[in-house]
Parts: sequence; structure tokens; C-alpha cells
Amino acid sequence: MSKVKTGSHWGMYTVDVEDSKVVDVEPFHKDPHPSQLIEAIPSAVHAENRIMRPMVRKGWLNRGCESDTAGRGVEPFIAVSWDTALDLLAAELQRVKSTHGNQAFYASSGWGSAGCFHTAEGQLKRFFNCFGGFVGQVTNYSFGAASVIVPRILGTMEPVLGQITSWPTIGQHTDLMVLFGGMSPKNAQVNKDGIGAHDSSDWLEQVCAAGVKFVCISPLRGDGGAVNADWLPIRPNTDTALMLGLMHTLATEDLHDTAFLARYCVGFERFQDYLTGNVDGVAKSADWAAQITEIDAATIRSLARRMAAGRTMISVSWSVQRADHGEQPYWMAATLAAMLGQIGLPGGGFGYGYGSSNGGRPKMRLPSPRLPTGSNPVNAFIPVARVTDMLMNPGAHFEFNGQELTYPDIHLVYWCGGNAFHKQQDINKLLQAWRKPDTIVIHEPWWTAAARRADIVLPCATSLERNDIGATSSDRFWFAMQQAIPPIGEARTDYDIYTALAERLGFQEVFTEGRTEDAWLRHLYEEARQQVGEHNLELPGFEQFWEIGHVEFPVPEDPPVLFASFREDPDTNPLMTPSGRIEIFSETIDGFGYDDCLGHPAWFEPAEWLGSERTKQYPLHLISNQPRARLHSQLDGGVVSQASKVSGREPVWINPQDAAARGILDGDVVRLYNDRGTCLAGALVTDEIRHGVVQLATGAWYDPLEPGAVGSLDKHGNPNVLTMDKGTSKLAQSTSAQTTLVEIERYEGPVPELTVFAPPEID
Ligand SMILES: Nc1nc2c(c(=O)[nH]1)N[C@H]1C(S)=C(S)[C@@H](COP(=O)(O)OP(=O)(O)OC[C@H]3O[C@@H](n4cnc5c(=O)[nH]c(N)nc54)[C@H](O)[C@@H]3O)O[C@H]1N2
Ligand SMILES: Nc1nc2c(c(=O)[nH]1)N[C@H]1C(S)=C(S)[C@@H](COP(=O)(O)OP(=O)(O)OC[C@H]3O[C@@H](n4cnc5c(=O)[nH]c(N)nc54)[C@H](O)[C@@H]3O)O[C@H]1N2
Ligand SMILES: [Mo]
Repeated sequence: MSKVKTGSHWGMYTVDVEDSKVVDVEPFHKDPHPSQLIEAIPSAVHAENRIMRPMVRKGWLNRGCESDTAGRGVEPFIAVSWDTALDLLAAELQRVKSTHGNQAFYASSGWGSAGCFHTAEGQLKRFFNCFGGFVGQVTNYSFGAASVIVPRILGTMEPVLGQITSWPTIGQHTDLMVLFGGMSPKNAQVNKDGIGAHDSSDWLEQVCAAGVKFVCISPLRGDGGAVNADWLPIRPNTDTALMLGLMHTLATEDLHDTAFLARYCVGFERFQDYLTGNVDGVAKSADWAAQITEIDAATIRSLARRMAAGRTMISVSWSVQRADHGEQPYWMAATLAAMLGQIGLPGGGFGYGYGSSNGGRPKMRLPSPRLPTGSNPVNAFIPVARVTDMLMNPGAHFEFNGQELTYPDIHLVYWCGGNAFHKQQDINKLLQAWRKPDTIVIHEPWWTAAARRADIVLPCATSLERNDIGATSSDRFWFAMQQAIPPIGEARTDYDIYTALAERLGFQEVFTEGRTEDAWLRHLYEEARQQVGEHNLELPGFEQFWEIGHVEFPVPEDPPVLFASFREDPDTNPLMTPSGRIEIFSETIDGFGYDDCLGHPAWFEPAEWLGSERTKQYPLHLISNQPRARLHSQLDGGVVSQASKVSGREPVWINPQDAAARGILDGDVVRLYNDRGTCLAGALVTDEIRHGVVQLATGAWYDPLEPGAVGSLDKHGNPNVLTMDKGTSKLAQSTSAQTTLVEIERYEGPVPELTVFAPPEID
């Protein structure tokens, strides 16, 4: 038996290997609270549904790019040799390039696995950039609306991704922390590209011991986590209205900081006309907000007073902007914090995502090893969540962040490291769009819903089947990812696959730079080691790093307070906004003339919500949040996620009152539905969720009763058969996944068996 060190997005660990099999995992000894997710590794790596050989869909093998694309997900696959698969694919790439140009390629990724060299996204981009480019993507699913609005109003992404005011400072200075969208502890298990020590809960313990009080504003009580928060069970997607109610109280009771607003912000007067109702006759009072949010007016008023009475930190989780008009709560929160006048003071102001991605931990922010990906010669792009619209409407115009853009005409779609049938909203709409391209290619280790619907499926090695370095500037550990077992079946690394394709397409030397895996790791490590050296930190040489298995940087002392230097002197340290100030009114955005994103933050009714007419048909608001027992769709077949299922289906949380009204008992198989789709799930009846809201986490593998049929019942519980595919607004065009109404009923029929965890039919 041997022990091999490696790591993942959810932690570092050692695996025990016997006869080329991973038999056990042990968490990293320096991790105080390892994530349970690592326990799923052995079962997942050796699962029955690993893709063992290159596969081509039967119809595509017979007719290539002329095939009947309705056969995707329906027809059997044919196993072929690597040479055949690579020859076919190279010829197809060449055909599309010479017939339609590089703007006919859509190449997309996702979270893939940790590892700086074998990053699926990096390898994909590098390959296509060397090949002449591809239609790329801007923004992301995580904080797409924020990534457009935040730089416009604050001139930086620092409040979303950077060092938000850290826990030690909060413990020392903050009286009250108000959590819009909570701070769910389940999310702290994960950090993109790695986490050495899960210490968020320890920081929080210290913060609580220091006497900081919390208010959790969320439809789910547990989003407050272990901090013993007061729970305000808000109606989903109404945070903007609640903030307005709070601000109206501050303004009418003269609790706002006019000096701060005058010195550090522009446009408060314009906004105030909206707040008071001067412009539209509607005062955005606590009473007004109470009707929208279902949080009573007295509570809103007293919260406003409490926020003004001491040092208050406002947190808004990323989920809150993953909704129709998701730009607004982010803009409104900055405005609310500006009214309180504590931005830039220790423990005051705001930060986005304290609970979304281990925000609040002191970050190292050092350079780390990075695969260079080159630049993309094609300048056509889409905001990432608009992929379905792009495939369905080539040539159509759309607006984005002040630009008029056109959807390109895509002929070949290439996935590597992402799962479209996990991430994209409205799967039934996606299914229709999925028929449009001539060819769909995927590199995947497992027979996911996306792999089952591709034409050319290339089996790819997992991180346990290759060597790599795990590191990210947001964590203080770098870790060796040592190969534990040979690739399963005929799997190859993404790098080897691209190398073989590049050879056929004539640019192998440019793609590989003549380096093997080992040479790349040494090169990337050495480069980053030198960069880190410039920060007066000495790292061991590669050999020593590889042997020890990790590098640990100290916990950074005195991390900066967000916006402290701006506060100190806004003339010397202006924001990178047009005015140099916080833009409560943005001339730029106003100039775009959008009807769904004005020049100042405002309340817009979401397309679907508990206050809308549609509740007559679909009376429940669906929250499809991040899963506690896996990472997105990853590891859904593993033991941890499987143990979380209810009656073999993805659990749907429902309040006892809503369950009783429908005769639903705990453990029942239920059917969720709306106009867009329908799925089964296992009922978990709990008062942890407010009435009128149900929760079905993302990531259960899409498993339709009738594959290929649009609208077929998903037997398993993937919420994206129900969610709405609509851009947040013309500004960010981001995902509105959290804006969804549904109805639920007990499922009376015979419960169909799941089939998605077995390989598809192979001829
Ligand atoms: N309804 C709803 N939908 C959502 C969200 C929501 O809140 N609600 N959240 C959204 C968010 S925030 C995100 S980030 C996205 C996540 O969406 P994705 O990033 O697409 O989700 P993953 O399941 O992580 O997909 C990664 C895929 O890469 C594969 N993979 C792993 N390692 C490798 C590798 O080395 N090489 C290759 N080629 N493949 C590999 C995995 O098997 C998996 O299929 O989902 C979004 N979708
Ligand atoms: N275990 C685990 N952790 C993860 C991930 C995972 O897949 N698994 N994914 C990671 C990724 S990619 C990301 S982007 C982050 C995302 O981090 P978040 O976006 O913060 O995570 P979510 O779990 O989607 O949402 C958090 C909570 O917000 C609440 N919420 C939803 N809508 C509303 C609303 O309109 N108003 C209010 N007030 N509350 C609302 C829900 O109750 C939900 O539980 O998490 C990361 N962490
Ligand atoms: Mo995300």
C-alpha cells in the first residue's frame, strides 16, 4: 500500500493506494475542519460510470457534421481507438475553421478540478488560442451581475473577490453584522483551486466570542450558520426593497451620514428623490418594504436604528445577485452602507460574499503558479449565461453593459471542465439549442448528462491520475498533487489530448513549448517561486516542495480594511469610477438608457416572485442553492452525495405548512413543475425554510424519463429543468437562477428508476 498526497477544491488529503486502486482518504493533518466531501473520492474515481474509451455518437460516426442532431442523448455510442477519435476530431476542427472561421467555435469550461497546470479551462483556452481563437465568454455564473455593476459603481472588484474587511478586524470593531443571503457554512467547504485549512468556522467563533451580533436575512434559517443570528425570513428576491425600507427610515429619522455622502459619493440627491417618492409618488418606506418582503415594518425600522447605532458590517451573498435584476441589491447595499457612513472604517461598510467563498479570511494574495493561456484572436464573445440564446439565435442582436452585440453563428461546441446540463438554466430550452451545432465535443472523466449528449466524447484523467500543483492566491497553502493511480481505462489528461490534436493540426510545438508534464510543473513552480521571492518570501526548490507535499505561508497579519485609503483621502486615492467617488448615480449607466437598470439603484419586480400574479399557478418560490454534499454536479455519484438523497432523489426542502396543504409527508417522492419543466425529488419537511419557499440544491444529474425529449420528466431532481433562462438585465445579462416559481405535488405513480449513474448504451 502506498500513500500519495494531493488536493482538490474542497481540501488537501492523502490517499491510500492498493493495487492501483484508491482505497481510503485521510485529510491533511493541518486542516482543522476537513470537508466530508473528500470521503467521496474513492467511490467516484472508480465508479462504474467512468468513461473508459473514446466514444463517438453513432449518427455522428456515420454522417459526421451532417448527422441528425436530435440523436444526441438518444443514440448509442460507438467506442473507437484514440487515433480514430483524434483524426476525426482534428479533421472536423479543420473543416469548421476553413469553412466558417474561428468565430464558429464555442469553447467553454467550468470548475473542472484543482491544479495549476492541468486546469481544464486553461488548457482549453491555450489550445484554442494557439488554433486561431474561439468565441469566448465574459462574466460568470457565480457573480456575473456583480462583475459588471460593481466596477461601474466602485471602480474595483475588490469587494467581491479581493480582501474584504477580514474576520480579525470584524471581531475587534464590529457591533452588528447584517447578512443578506446569510453566510451558509456549507459553502465554506469549497475554495476554487484549493484550501489547505478550513478555518472559517474558527474565525467565526472568535468573532462571536468578541460579542459581534448577527442578523440573517434569508428564506433559510440555517444560512445564519453557527453564529446564532436573528433570522428574518425574507421573501426571495426582495432584498432591494428591504434595503430601501431601511434607508427610508435612516433618511426620515436623520440617521444618515450626510457628510460622508457629500464627500465620498456622487448622486445621493437624485437617489433620494426616488427613495422619498418625489419622482414616482411612492415613498419606499418601511411600510412599503414590509408588503414586498413580508418582514414587518416595525422590524425594519428597528433594524435600521440598530444599524445606525453602532459599527455595522453589511454582507451580501453572491446568491442574492443570481436573480432577475441581480445588479440592484449589490448597488443598493453599497448605497445603504454609504448612508451609514462607515465605509472604509474598521469593521464597518460592506462586503460581498462573506459566506460565499470563504470571504473574510485574511488572504495571502501572492502570485501562484499559472499556466499561460495566450490571447484570443477572435473578439466575438457572450456573457456566459447567454449560451442558449446564442446557439438558438445566431445573428440576433443583444445588449450588454453599454454595447450592442450580435450572437455569433456557432458550428462546433467544445466543452472541457464544465457541465452545461448542470450550470445552465432552463434545461428544456438548452436541449433545443443543443441540436443546433454541427458537432459537440467534450472531455470528461464521467458519463455526466453533458457527456451523454455530446458527439465526440474523450475520456479524461481525474486529478488522481496525473501530477500537478495546487495553488491559488486566495489560500495560504500550495500543495503537490501527486499521481496516485494510472489513468482509468484509456483515459488521458486534457494536456495529452490537446497535444495529440495540436500535432495533427500542425501547432504542437507552440502548444507544448517542448515540455512534458514534469517539465511544465518545474517551470511553473520556478516562475512563481521567483515572483514570490520578490515579496521577500523564500520557497524551497521544486524537489523539496514535491517531497514535503506542500508550502505553507503564514496567516497574514493586519489585512487591510476595505476602502480605508479611499476614506483617508479620496482626492489622493480616488476610486476608479468616472467621478472617483462611489457612484450612487452613474451617468454612464444612465446614458445606456436601459429600462431594466436605471442611473441609480431601484426596486424592480422580478419576473417571478411571491408577489406576482403567477403565484396563482405556481405558488412556491424555488431556491436552487449550492449543494452541501458535493461541488455542483461533481461527486453526485459518490457516497457523500448519495447518502444525502431522500428516497433516492435529490432532497427538496419544504415548510410543514406548505407540505400539509399538499398532503406531502417527509420522505415522500414529490413532483415539482412549472411551464418550463418538471422533476421528481424527495421531500424533506422542515421549518428551517420559510413558508412559500422550497429549496432544491443544484447538481443532481439530469436524468430524464425520455432522453432527448424536450419537457420530459427529470427523475432525479435537477432544479435547472425549472429555472428561468433570462438575463439579469441589459447591463450584466447574468443568470437569474434564483428567480423561479414552481408548484409541488405528491408523486402518485410508480417511481421510475434512476439510470444516469450507469454508462449509456454503447454499441
Ligand atoms: N439553478 C442554479 N444553477 C446554477 C447555480 C445556481 O445557484 N442555481 N450556480 C451556478 C454557479 S455559481 C456555478 S459556478 C456553476 C458551476 O457549473 P460547472 O462548473 O459547469 O459545474 P461542475 O459540476 O463543477 O462541472 C465541472 C465538470 O468538469 C468535470 N471535470 C473535473 N475535472 C476535470 C478535468 O480535469 N478535465 C475535464 N475535462 N473535466 C473535468 C467534472 O466531472 C464536471 O462534469 O453552476 C451554476 N448553475
Ligand atoms: N458545498 C459547496 N460549497 C460551495 C459550492 C458547492 O457547489 N458546494 N459552490 C461554490 C460556488 S461555485 C459559489 S459561486 C459559492 C456561492 O455562494 P452563494 O451564492 O452564497 O451560495 P448559495 O448556496 O447559492 O446561496 C446562499 C443562500 O442564499 C439564500 N438566498 C437565495 N436567494 C436569496 C434571496 O433572494 N434573498 C436572500 N436574502 N437570500 C437568498 C439561500 O437561502 C441560500 O442558501 O458557493 C461555493 N461553495
Ligand atoms: Mo459559482
